[in-house]
Amino acid sequence: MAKSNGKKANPTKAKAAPKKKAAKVTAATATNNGLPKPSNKPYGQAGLALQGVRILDFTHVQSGPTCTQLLAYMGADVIKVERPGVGDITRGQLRDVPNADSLYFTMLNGTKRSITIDSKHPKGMDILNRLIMTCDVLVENFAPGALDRMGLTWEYIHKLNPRMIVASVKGFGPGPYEDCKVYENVAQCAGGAASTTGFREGPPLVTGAQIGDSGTGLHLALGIVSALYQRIRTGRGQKVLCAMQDGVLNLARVKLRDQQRLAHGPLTEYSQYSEGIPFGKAVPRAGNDSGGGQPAWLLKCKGWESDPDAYIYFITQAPVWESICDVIGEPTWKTDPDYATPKARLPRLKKIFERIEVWTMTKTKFEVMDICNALDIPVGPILSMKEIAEDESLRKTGTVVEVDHPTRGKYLTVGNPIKLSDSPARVERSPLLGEHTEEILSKVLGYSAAEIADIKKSGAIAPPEKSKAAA
Ligand code: CAO
Repeated sequence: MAKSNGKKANPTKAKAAPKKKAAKVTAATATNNGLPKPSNKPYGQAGLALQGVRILDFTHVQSGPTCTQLLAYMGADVIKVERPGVGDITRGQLRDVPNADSLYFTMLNGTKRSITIDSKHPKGMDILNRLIMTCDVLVENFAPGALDRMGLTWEYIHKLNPRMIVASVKGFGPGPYEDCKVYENVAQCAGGAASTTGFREGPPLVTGAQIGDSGTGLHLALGIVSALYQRIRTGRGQKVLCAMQDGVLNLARVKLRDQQRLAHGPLTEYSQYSEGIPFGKAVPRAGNDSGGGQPAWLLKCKGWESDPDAYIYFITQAPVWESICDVIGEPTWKTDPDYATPKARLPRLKKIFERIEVWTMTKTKFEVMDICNALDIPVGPILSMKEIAEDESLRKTGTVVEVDHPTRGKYLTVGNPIKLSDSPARVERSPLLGEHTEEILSKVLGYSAAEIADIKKSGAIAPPEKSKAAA
């Protein structure tokens, strides 16, 4: 907000400020406002975006690990703290290879280091204190209150390290449900996604994309990077909270848009409208309707009888309507007043898509892609996970990456979907449980060999050996 000096402005005295001659800015004269000069290293060789950022990763299951894995891909040093002998519960969940970390774990914890610490052991707490003092961000997604019960309250952490950012995923924000434990599908249901997904005549549906867990992890990563940026100015850390319900709602915002539109009449782009079925009080499930301003539907392609993924998503974008008419063999629809304009088409969408499907069923989904893309008609093939896993172009861009693991062998993971031109992604395998405990104790925290031996005996970083415990 502009400040007033208390004096009234005198318009008659006011003179136009003399125009300054625009200075010619060259590389030699450019000032950097206190920032370092642009690197003259070739792009991709000036380090990684988050190099120098150290994360104390107290996350588990999916939402938190998604966030810290992405930060690790971007170059942060992510130190994952796990319970001795147990580790992240997902290491053993949905196991496909006996005695090896599951894909559930390995695909969410790449490029991290693992240290085992019993946070409820006094020596474990000493280690955590040192980690808090050396890290920039603590990320956690425990059940509400668990971090406080460990003694790691915001006040405690902030006193030890005022620069520390404490980032949390919780199921719900402050309110009646704030103490609830939450998993993916609970968030999808509470965030408005499930009630608006599925077919009108069927029950609410959850989606396979993990918008509650991974979606909230992505939101948290943005919060953390923003807090790191603000810290450059303020010198202090802050709390970052992402509630899964909020994250899902953010992704389902177009449905809240439609909820408000309902007050002003039916949602004409929903196929329910073209079928003459009245709308109720809340946004209905809309099957495969587009959700945007261009009517669309999912259509069968050649082979659909035996291949469950032989489908194409077809968008009848208004500017290419004439090309659509030509390609499907209905040239008269270009001028027929019942079909020529988007408004005229709205009550006839069902019939239009049935006719387009007659054409798509004569082609494979890839043939439809080739024909329509050449005409600028937006279409999308339904790709199976098998097709995606085998897609050469996704491998080339680093979106699908194969890594090697000491106990499970080679596996595919999703690399960094965010491409930075000066920061190549660092996509590596996940760590074994406690693989880096000694390395972190000595190299990051400065413990001596004697101190480490003492810690080992105490049971703070490994479960006490049975024979010794019994003695
Ligand atoms: N040393 C000692 N204790 C440890 C430890 C360590 N290194 N790491 C964790 N623990 C303890 C915690 O202190 C906690 O103990 P108390 O409850 O006795 O205080 C305990 O392990 C379990 O933590 P939790 O409550 O987070 O785990 P849970 O399996 O009971 O619940 C989940 C899991 C996901 C429902 C819950 O963590 C949660 O609601 N998180 C927030 C929302 C979220 O992220 N959900 C998405 C999960 S992915 O689908």
